[in-house]
Amino acid sequence: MKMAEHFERGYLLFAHVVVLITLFLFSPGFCESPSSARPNILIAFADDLGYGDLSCYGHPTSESPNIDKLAAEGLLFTQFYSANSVCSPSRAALLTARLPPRTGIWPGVFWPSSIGGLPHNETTIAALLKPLGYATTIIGKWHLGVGKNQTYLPTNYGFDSYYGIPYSHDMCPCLKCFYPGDACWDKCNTRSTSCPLYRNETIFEQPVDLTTLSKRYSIEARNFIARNAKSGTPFFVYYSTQHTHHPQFASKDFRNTTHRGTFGDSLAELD
Ligand SMILES: *[C@@H]1O[C@H](CO)[C@@H](O)[C@H](O)[C@H]1NC(C)=O
Ligand SMILES: *[C@@H]1O[C@H](CO)[C@@H](O)[C@H](O)[C@H]1NC(C)=O
Ligand SMILES: *[C@@H]1O[C@H](CO)[C@@H](O)[C@H](O)[C@H]1NC(C)=O
Ligand SMILES: CC(=O)N[C@H]1CO[C@H](CO)[C@@H](O)[C@@H]1O
Repeated sequence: MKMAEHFERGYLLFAHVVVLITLFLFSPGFCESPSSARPNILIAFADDLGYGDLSCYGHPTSESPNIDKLAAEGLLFTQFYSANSVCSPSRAALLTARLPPRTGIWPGVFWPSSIGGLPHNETTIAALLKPLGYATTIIGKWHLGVGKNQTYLPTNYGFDSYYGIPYSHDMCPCLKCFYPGDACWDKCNTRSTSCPLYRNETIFEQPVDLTTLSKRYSIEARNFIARNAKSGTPFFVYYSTQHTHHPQFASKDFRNTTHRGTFGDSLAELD
């Protein structure tokens, strides 16, 4: 894709259970006028992925050639601290730069039945970039609340648009998780409602077909990037994939294709 030309540096950061891949995509003209520079920013965030799971950090049988390529062409960090080890607090901290006890998103995570969310007085990266002319989007897992009237969804925090499931997929019954004949995770949470897929503040698919979701997230992100690159609009993409969160699974193209079982398949699809 033409976007590759805009990749100047890739930064890989890791933590015990999350991996952040931050790519600063500099728009043409960046070098000439650094004071007015508005670099494109993409944060990829993956759950349940230890740094030791990636071959660029030495895993002997993982297959993630694209992530490895980013690492080889960019900066590979060997030290990183996450503000928390579970989803909601770590995500609140990532977006606001505030420690979990300060945002109040701590110590647990939101559930489909939760009524709260990230306090509206917190400022996210998207809200800071918006007034600078950025197009902003989140694709994937939000996990900072929904609210009875959708008041805690990302579009209330500086994101122009949202496409994704607002919490973890193990919080919904796995009605359509896996393929016929595959083992289904035996503790899918049947107390909860089935996973909703939101566009902005509206549910447009429920239950979500998880087996095709990763591909749809990726198409959504590519379209957003291509659209803004074409119009010369600086952009911020928060790409928050549901891979490699427990229970792991992969779409048909990646299922049973790696040497690491279901986790490896899931990682290959993320890659
Ligand atoms: C938002 O309000 C709460 C409650 O008053 C407060 O504890 C928190 O520090 C505020 N956050 C910011 C960023 O000011
Ligand atoms: C949504 O609910 C919150 C909390 O109950 C309330 O403060 C807010 O005004 C509501 N927003 C709309 C648009 O109804
Ligand atoms: C979501 O919001 C974005 C930005 O406002 C808008 O372009 C898009 O059409 C919206 N999508 C839907 C389905 O409303
Ligand atoms: C033939 C085979 O190896 N099938 C496996 C494919 O992967 C699923 C899990 O994703 C296993 O349950 C199958 O046994």
